[in-house]
Amino acid sequence: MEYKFIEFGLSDGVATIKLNRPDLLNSFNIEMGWNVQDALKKCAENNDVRVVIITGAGRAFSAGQDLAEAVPKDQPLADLGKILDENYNPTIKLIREIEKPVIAAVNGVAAGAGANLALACDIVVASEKASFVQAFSKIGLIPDSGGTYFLPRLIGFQKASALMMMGDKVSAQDAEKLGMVYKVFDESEFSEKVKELAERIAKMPTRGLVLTKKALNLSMNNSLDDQLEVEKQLQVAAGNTSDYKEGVQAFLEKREPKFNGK
Ligand code: T3D
Repeated sequence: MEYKFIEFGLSDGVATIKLNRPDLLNSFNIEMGWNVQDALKKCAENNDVRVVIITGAGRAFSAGQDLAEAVPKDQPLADLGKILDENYNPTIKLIREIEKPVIAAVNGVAAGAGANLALACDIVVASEKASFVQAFSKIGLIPDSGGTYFLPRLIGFQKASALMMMGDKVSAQDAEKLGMVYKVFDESEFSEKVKELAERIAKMPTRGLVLTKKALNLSMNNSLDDQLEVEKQLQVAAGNTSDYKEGVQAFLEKREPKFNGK
């Protein structure tokens, strides 16, 4: 697929998906949604990809749904169920299911589905200039793209409820304090810090990270008994990777490990 609304790159095991409609704050039209899904699928299939970054071009991460597409002038309203079925729901599922760590590098404002797409990623880092807005309530919608699933689990039911009803803008600094964001980087060094983080992850035992992701996915709804069983099964799988052997050997030989991701 030729990408009209994203930039896609791969270097040293790091794949980057850059949302690219900067004049409209990288708001999602259906084609951008298809571009993102296609790029995620390509990352899933490519063994050279050890980590994926999702970020935005220009001053925004993403302002969510392109409202001009959802409510076209002098035309019937778009079918919102279809938009969720074709765009946001598959994208969120791909992010959670892809067997690679996914970093949201939130470079600027993340609103509506844009905010919730970021929160669905494995690691969320933000520029000091970034902000998060559950913008849905301002236009009479409900939070989608997994927002009602992830946000209460990240920051607690009450805070999530208030942010979703009020639609307040949360600064990157407050998002970090609330637990929505792993780290906030200075604007001037944001790209460099994101690159460092991704390159570090790309050299880690990818299979182990992916099994950790699976365990965390399942922990969202499991009982402790079920989760202990999941941990046992996934630990056995992790113990069968060549990276586990390399990690232990390197430790015993007091040298840096060289992981191949398998
Ligand atoms: O509806 C469905 O299909 C169901 C799915 C829903 C999922 C959703 O994501 S619903 C929520 C949609 N998003 C929003 O409601 C956010 C709307 N945008 C904003 O509230 C603000 O733009 C921001 C808080 C994100 C940023 O504010 P600010 O002041 O920094 O920028 P701005 O001036 O408002 O926006 C700059 C331009 O981007 C402007 O265009 P212009 O005047 O320069 O030609 C603005 O209209 C455009 N823009 C921003 N967000 C969207 C958008 N155009 C279309 N859709 C947008 N979401």
